[in-house]
Amino acid sequence: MPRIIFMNDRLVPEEEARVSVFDHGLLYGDGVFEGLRSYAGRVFRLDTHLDRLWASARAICLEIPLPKNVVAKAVNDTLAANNLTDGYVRLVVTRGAGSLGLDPNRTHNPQVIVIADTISLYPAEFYSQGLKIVTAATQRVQSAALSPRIKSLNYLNNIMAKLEGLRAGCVEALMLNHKGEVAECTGDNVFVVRSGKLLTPPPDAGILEGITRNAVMELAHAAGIDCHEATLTRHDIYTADECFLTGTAAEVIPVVDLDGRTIGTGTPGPITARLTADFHKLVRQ
Ligand code: PXG
Repeated sequence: MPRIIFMNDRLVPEEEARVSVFDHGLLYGDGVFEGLRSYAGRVFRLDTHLDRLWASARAICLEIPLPKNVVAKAVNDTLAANNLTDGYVRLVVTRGAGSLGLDPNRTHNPQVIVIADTISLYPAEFYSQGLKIVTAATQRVQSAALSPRIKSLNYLNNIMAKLEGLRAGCVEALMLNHKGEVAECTGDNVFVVRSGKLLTPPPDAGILEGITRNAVMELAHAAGIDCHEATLTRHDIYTADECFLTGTAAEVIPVVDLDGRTIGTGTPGPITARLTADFHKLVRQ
């Protein structure tokens, strides 16, 4: 069945959803995006995702040509048009078509695209047994070069690290920043549990401030689990009692091995299990 795509001002069949070869989103990765999820017909934290999209756009001096409420409606309309109640939504805003030079001032018509699809989930045993991951040699790009807080269409830094993970037989890879501190994984944030307390790197470690991350921090707080942002090194993961990742696609997923070193007992821990259960409740509330 062809999917129905929202393009700028209307819903079109996927064959008609086309962007120009001169679009700077294609030529330079010049644009921003979001990945959202709907559960039982409701988009999880839609407003927060839109706020992050607008912040990313602002950071690259890209004016989104539609108001937030129109984009919010487009997300819901696209899900409905594809008969999806539990789905994944990709929201993309490109710089628009321009000349072959870099100059963003010589582009026009930024494209606002909403794609809704079924979500391809990790197999259940990844959750029951936990992931084995490796540290990528590819460093997270420095904030002074390009802020990782911007969810831009230029994801090559993450893709290079993802390739390293895949070559090592892992679906995720840990990325360190230029100082050797833990930043995040290629598409997920990282948490560790030490002595009953939750720790996660701060935004200035070179991370995307994940919406799932923030939700899990709130859930920890509500559950009386102490949670702090802290600078972490691999030492903190190797010696942690538990480790897990958070992201829109993965939700909360345990990590039991980093670089061939067993973390904690080598099985998903109780705090990870508690926060996973609480997160499942939250998204269906
Ligand atoms: N860090 C990075 C670098 C991300 O891209 C997250 C953390 C988690 O953020 P949220 O807001 O989702 O909790 C992301 C987002 C994929 C995929 O196909 C995942 C993301 C982006 C693009 C694709 O798994 N993750």
